Amino acid sequence: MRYVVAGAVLRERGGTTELLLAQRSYPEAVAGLWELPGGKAEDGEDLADALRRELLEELEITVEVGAGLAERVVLRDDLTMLARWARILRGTPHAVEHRGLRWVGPDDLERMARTGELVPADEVWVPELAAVLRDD
Ligand code: DCP
Repeated sequence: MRYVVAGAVLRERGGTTELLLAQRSYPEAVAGLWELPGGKAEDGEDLADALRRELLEELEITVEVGAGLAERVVLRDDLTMLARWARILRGTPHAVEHRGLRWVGPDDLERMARTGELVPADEVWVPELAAVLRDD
């Protein structure tokens, strides 16, 4: 089994918590849609290490990786996706591979899910993400 590990990167802004979303630039089927940034772990690679490596490559940020979100997503027979909470330790996110980046609150996130602006596989995380964004 291979794993895709995505980061639910949070920041505090003016007393509210925001989530980082990244807009895919490829492949065609999902280009323009928004996702939790991340990527595939190498064989045998620790998943927290994989997320740190991917976010450094894709966004030029160093993150601290926390607990996992509850839901796992089967992308294919041999590929499972999971997500971990993360916070930025160093750097400002830059879209190296993505088309764009944005920080969202719970209302933005839920609206984007309703209007089909999220990568379909990531929709499963919206309730947990929105709840944490409201609670924090
Ligand atoms: N994916 C997803 N939601 C995310 C992140 C990834 O549905 N938040 C899916 C899209 C792809 C697979 O996971 O099917 C791999 O994602 P990436 O292409 O971003 O990861 P890599 O760059 O590591 O893989 P590749 O070598 O395929 O480019």
